[in-house]
Amino acid sequence: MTTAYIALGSNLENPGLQLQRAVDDIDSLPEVEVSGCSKLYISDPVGPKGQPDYCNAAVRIETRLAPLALLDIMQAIENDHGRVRTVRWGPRTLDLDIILYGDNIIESERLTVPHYQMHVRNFVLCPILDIDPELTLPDGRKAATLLAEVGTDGIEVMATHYPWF
Ligand code: ROI
Repeated sequence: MTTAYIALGSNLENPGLQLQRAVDDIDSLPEVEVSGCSKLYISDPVGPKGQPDYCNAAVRIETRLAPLALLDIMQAIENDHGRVRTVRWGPRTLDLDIILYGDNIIESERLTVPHYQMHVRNFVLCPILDIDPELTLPDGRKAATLLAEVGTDGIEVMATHYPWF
């Protein structure tokens, strides 16, 4: 079994509910067990301005799926939620990013793990720290140290315990 972390984001079509449904979808996968879920956050958009605020969260999972098989399944859930890939960094109904996959470092065409911007995104760091306050990256950096460097501007807790609604 491998422990992995998935970051969830949405800023279209009832974002909070999109994330709650996505956690339900992940939890109902036979190949995946959800072993932890973060608080639900609302955050200012990073990237192009003039798009709605985001909801963000994270789950910890235990799985025997290989990284690319896990990616396929996450993308299938995104597509089920009506995700349409248009502009880079544009608004989306659901984003499911594999942030960490055990202590593996993966640099393939389709997948980069750890997520290449996790260390500068408080909307990723805050949720994973809810689940695992001592979390360290494969390079030994502590997630809590990275969050202290990035700060918590532009992000607020919307709901504490899953189910959020
Ligand atoms: N900004 C926030 N706050 N949350 C996200 O999940 C998010 N996702 C993205 C971009 C467009 C970079 N901005 C985001 O993909």
